[in-house]
This record gives sequence, structure tokens and C-alpha cells, in this order.
Amino acid sequence: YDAPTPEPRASDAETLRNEILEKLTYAVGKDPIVARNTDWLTATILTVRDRIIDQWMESTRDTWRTSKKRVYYLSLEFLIGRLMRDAISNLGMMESVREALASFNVELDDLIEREPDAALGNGGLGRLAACFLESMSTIKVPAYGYGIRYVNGMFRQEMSDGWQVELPETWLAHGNPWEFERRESAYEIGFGGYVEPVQQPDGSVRQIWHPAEHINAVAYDTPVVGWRGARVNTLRLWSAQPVDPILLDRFNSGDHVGALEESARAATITRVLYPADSNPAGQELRLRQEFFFSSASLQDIVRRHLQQYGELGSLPDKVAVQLNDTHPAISVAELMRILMDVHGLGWDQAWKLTKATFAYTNHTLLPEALETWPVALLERLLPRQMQIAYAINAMVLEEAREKGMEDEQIAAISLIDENGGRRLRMGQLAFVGSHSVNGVSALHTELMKHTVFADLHKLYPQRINNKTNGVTPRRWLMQCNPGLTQLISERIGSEFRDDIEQVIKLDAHAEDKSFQDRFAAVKRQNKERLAAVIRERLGIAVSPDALFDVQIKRIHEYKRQLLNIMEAVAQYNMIRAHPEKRWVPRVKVFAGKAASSYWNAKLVIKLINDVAKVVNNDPAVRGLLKIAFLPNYNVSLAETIIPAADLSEQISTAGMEASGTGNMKFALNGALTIGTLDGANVEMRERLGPENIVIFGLTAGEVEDVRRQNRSSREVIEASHPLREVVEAIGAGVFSPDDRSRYRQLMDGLYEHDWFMVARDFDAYSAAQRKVDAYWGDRSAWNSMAIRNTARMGWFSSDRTIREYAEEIWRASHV
Ligand code: DL6
Repeated sequence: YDAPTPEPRASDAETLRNEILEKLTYAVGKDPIVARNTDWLTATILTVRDRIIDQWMESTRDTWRTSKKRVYYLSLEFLIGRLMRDAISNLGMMESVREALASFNVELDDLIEREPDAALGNGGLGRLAACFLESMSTIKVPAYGYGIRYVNGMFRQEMSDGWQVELPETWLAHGNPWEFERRESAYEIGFGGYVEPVQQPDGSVRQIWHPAEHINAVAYDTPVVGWRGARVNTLRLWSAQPVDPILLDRFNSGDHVGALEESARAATITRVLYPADSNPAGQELRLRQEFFFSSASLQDIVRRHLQQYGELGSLPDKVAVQLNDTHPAISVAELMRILMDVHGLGWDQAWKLTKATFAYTNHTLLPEALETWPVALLERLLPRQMQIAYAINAMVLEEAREKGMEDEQIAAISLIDENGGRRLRMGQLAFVGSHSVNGVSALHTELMKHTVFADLHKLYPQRINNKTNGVTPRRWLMQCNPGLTQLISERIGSEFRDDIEQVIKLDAHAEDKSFQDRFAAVKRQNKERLAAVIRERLGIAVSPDALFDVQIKRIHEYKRQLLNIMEAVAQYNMIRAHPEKRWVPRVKVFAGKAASSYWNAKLVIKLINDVAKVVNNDPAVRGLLKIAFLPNYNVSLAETIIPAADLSEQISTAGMEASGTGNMKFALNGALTIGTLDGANVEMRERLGPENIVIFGLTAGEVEDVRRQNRSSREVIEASHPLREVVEAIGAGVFSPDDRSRYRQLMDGLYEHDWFMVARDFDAYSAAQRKVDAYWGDRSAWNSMAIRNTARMGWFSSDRTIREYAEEIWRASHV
């Protein structure tokens, strides 16, 4: 461990200047006279990366030296976004890098904007994984993220006449200067074939899997630096490569394309991220992706453990593996296989170690999102893992019988769903193979206990626990909102940068008029910036004096963008009907992607754009209401929008949003929330105080009652004049004169199939919006609420969440 180390590098502007020039010349191979911004970007990233590497190696050495437990976060998604600003800011080098680049007449901000957004995830689940990685480095948890290096991440969204169009995103087009390819860290991943029982010299029998197909998993490492460079952890992403890149005999025989077939088939596995949010992709390829990254990660983990400890009995003392949702759930069977078939452990010991090593996080209760795979497919693709899953199932069902459970409960617990074709339930597999199963907000965790996992919870009552999500305050306050960060520092000192919960000190200044004015001035600046983006991208002029009302997230029926746009139509009707009244000017901002196969979600995007066209161009509205749908929502766009929001829309049908994390980012940046009692909104209300958040609508229990009684929303629509007017206008094609029947079905559906309670919650939502208008009318009161939001959100930091995971699940060291 006393390896020779290079002298630590200085980070003053002069040294950086020389190094950037050196990288540009010798690593990028460009003359500064002709270098483009992409070249400067690469040179700057390489310069910054060098400063991370010393600490990276030191962090790794420290874990070996001190035999600390390692945490492995297995996630099919890491929505990390841009990395350069994060790294420069966490290393405290912002000003010196800026100065160094300025000496070449290069603007740091232009380079920041040029960095491609690493969008290796769909939404909340992937972004949470990215926040967790940063927090694990910040609070010094020795950790690795394991995932897939998709060539095409989340699709790029463009609009064509208001409809979403999906295009491939090519984040690797200019290479990725952050990553290190580790050709030496490659593992063979098998698929198909058969299982052979082989007698061992000691008389025991081992099952040996002979896969029909092999693919190599090659590691690409990205260093993840924590706040003030505290620790640098590794994000290890796997890329699929063929075992034989070219079949020379086929090539030589003239079959040039066939010779590359294997290569193409291998590459397909890590080619694209499945663009589905909350509903599993049913393709075999998706299952291959899941097994591919699970197996590669486990082989790597076991190899590292053996290298250090030479035996496997201590695995759970030194290794914690967190399964991010069920996507890596096949890991339970794969680790059993590795322990038994490769390393010769007996079933009982392997099972004990497996359970003690894994923990599983559930991120959704939506029935369509609960992953299951056809048993026949698994038997063909992963025959040994399926055998193991059967054996686990037999053991668990036996345990349930012994505890006196009824047949119905046993069927619910079973890993095999026997209804409509036999399928392996990945949630059940992850649950029984883990010592901890957590939800992501208090409400979600309670619902887990009473819905999807009710029977497993009875069998293992200690296993379910809650870990309310959090977000990293570095990216979601300090970097995206430097104005507010500076203002907070001036008022309460800068300790909050190291311990975000100190931001509570701001509470004492909430009523201070001069502070309120300064707080509002920062918000206004951020709004001007967003207004410029809206003008640039959409050609819509909006006033920064208006109330900026924002809903940005994946487009999904349960998230109810439909409710929002319908209420906007009601507001439009009112403005036209009563031009004499003093209306609060509003800008409604929407952004979000719809899964490519999700018709209703895509239709809602079109509706928002159709309504926007009418409202924005109606002189009778006098600019009092503007609607903007910003295309291609991603992490970077969120970083521009969130600091500029006055009002944050968190209006999912109660009981359906597991937690939400956007809700936290907005409130931290001083936006008021209008929301339902869903996900983490519930805990936000507790911590903010009910007077600092606008809550409306049915509760999760009430939603369940309405659904159970199968109540129609017809009488609700008929009883509400504004709602009826909106439903009829949209349904009749007032906003779609080119196709009057476009929204007929969507509106008709609200009468009898209002599953998401859009009609039922409409009046309450409308009333809540009028309450918001009234609050806006008293700007000093509004500003004090906004300040209190920022002040009281410190608890929702992912540092706190990770501390809870480290202490209560992983038993891993941290600061
Ligand atoms: O836990 C992170 C995030 C939650 O904040 C959201 O409420 C939840 O919808 C999201 N879940 C998913 C589900 N995907 N799957 N499976 O993205 O997780």
C-alpha cells in the first residue's frame, strides 16, 4: 500500500493553464489556433480528471488497507448528466479553471454547455442512483456503482407539429474523456446451453452449466468525486463485446457479413437503454441486459473479495450489494450459482451468505411495473439460474407452510406466478434473497406492506424498512443555483455547504424584508435565464414577472399532466369570461418524455402543445397565461428550470408516486409545492409545515375506496361547471381544429374510467390553484414561504439517505 505516488497537482490558474494547453496539444492533438470548443472541453476534462485520480487511488488503497466493507450499488440506470461542472465544483476549482480558460479566450460556461448529458436512465430511479453515488463519495462510503455503458442512452425528444418524435442520442460521439477502459477486467457471460451434474472427487455432485453462447463484459470506469474531493468512488459500466470479434474462417470463405454476426449480436446487448419508465420491456434482450450486468458485477465482486480475503465465508461482512429495483434481481440466483457451482459451497451456506449480502430497494407499486419473466424463456436462456430459483421457491414455500399460511397466501408468496403462463416474479425473488427490503418514502413503504408484499411481509415481518429518498445539494442547489448559494452563505455563513441541514438557520430570516427582496431578486434572475431559453427554443415571449408554474418529469397518466393542462384550460376560460378581474399572470412550463409505446402519454404532450398554441396566441388573454412545453427534458434542462420555478407541480394520484425527487429539488430552490399527499410530499409537509405547502385532493386511502367501489366520475363532471366546460371543449376539438376527434376518447374516458382521479380531483386542484394566486398577491408572505421551503429542506439530502442506508442496511463506514 505504500506505492510510489506522483506529487499532488496544484490547482492554481497558471498551472491549470499550462496543463490544459498540454492536454490540448499532446492528448487531443490540436493546435490552440484551430481548436474547437469540443477540443477545449476534452482538454479541460482531462486536466480536471488528473486531479481526481490521486484521490481515487488513495481511496481505493484505503479500502484495501483498512479492510473496510465495500458497498456495491447495482443499477440498470445511472442518470448522471454532465460531469464536468460537478467535478470542478466539488474540487473547489471553479474560479481557477475559469481564469485558465479565459486566458485562451475560452468561456468555461460554453464548455459546460457543450458536454453531452450522460442520460443512462429514464427518470427518478436513475437520477437517484446518480445522487447516491455522489453522496457515497461525499460521506466516504467505499462504494462502486455497477451498470451498463449504453451506447445510446435516453432518446432525444423532438417535436413535430406538437407530437413527440424519438431520435437516438449519441453521447459518445466525441469519445468520453472521463472513462477508463479496463480491458483486463473482462468476464465471460454465458447464455443458453445445458446443466450437467458432475460428481466431485469427494463424492458430492456439482451442477455445471455449459452455456451455448458467451459474451465478454468489459469494464469502463468513471471516477465519482465527492464534495471537496473527500473520496473518489468508481462507477463501473459494462460493455458487451464478442469473444471472437471476427470469425476468420467465415470471412475467408467469402461470408464477410456473417463473419461479424457474433460481434453485432454481442454489441446489441449494451446498445440501447430501454426507454420505458414504470413498465418493464418484455423483450428477451432486456432480460439479457439484466443478466449480463448482474453476472459481470458479481464475478467482479467475488474476484475482488477473494483477492483480498481468500475465502467467501466473510462475504457479507465485507460486501453489501444493493439491488436498485428488480432489474438486477437475477443476481440472487447468479450469486448462488457462483458460490455453489464455481466455489463449491453447500446450499445452506450459500443461501445464508446470499441473503446477508443482498438488499433490495423497491421503487414502484404500479402493477404493470412489477417485473416478471416467462419461465420458458428463463429455462432456455438461464437454465441453471432457473433451477436455483425453483429450489429457492420450494424452500420459501415450505417455510410458509410450516408457519401455517393458507394456500392463497402461499400462492401470493410464490416466486412463480401461475396465472396466464408461468412467470418468475422478480420482486419476490429479490425479496426472499435479501435481508433488507426498502421503500423510498414513508407512505410508499407502508403501502408496500399492505399491497404487493403483504404476504411476504407476514412471513418476514422484520425485512421491510423505509429509506426516504434524497437529492444531492451539490448539484441541486450549489451548482444549479449559484446566486442562491451565494446569498445563503452571506446570510448564515458557509457551513451549510458541508452540512446541508444547517440551511435551517435561514428560517430565522424568513420574515426579514430586505432578505426577502434579495431572495426574490435571485429568483428573478433565474427566471430571466429561463425566459431566454423559452424564447430561444420555442419563440414564446414570457415575462419573468409572471408566476412560473412548472411540471417537469416523465409523462405518465398517474403523474397527471392531464389534470394540469385541463386546469389551465379552465383558467383560460375564466380569463376570457371575466377580463375585468385581476388575474395573476402565469407561465406554465412543461417538460418530459413519454415512453415511445405509451400512446396516452404522447397524446397528452400533443394536447399541451395544442392548448399552448391557442392560449398563447389569443389576444383576449393579454399574455396573462402562457404555456410552454420545452422539448428534450434531461438533467441539464432540469438544472436550468428548477432554480427558476415559483410553483412546483407534484400532483400524482395519491398512492402512485413512490417518492418523487423533483419535489425535493424544487422546494430546496425556494419553489412552493402544489401537490397531493403522495410519496415524499407527505414528509415534506411534515417538515415544511402545512402552511408552507399547498396540499389538495384525495388521499391514498380515499383513492383506494373509490376504486374498490368502482365509482364512476360522471356525477362529478356533471356537478362541476368549469370541469364540464373543459371536458366538453377539449373533447369537441376546440384545441384541435385540424382533427376535432383527437381528444374525444381521452375525454370520454374520464366519465367511466377515471382510474387516475383526474375528474375527481379537479375541483380541489382548481381551488388549490386559486389559493396559490392569493398567496402570490401578498409577495412578502410568498417570499417568506419560499425562504422557509429552502430552509427546511436540508433533511431531504441524499447524504442523509445514504447515512441511513450505511447504518441500517449496509453496516458500512461513513463520516
Ligand atoms: O425512487 C426513485 C424514484 C421515485 O422517486 C419515483 O417516485 C418512482 O416513480 C421511481 N420509480 C421508477 C420505477 N421504475 N421502475 N421500476 O422509476 O423511482
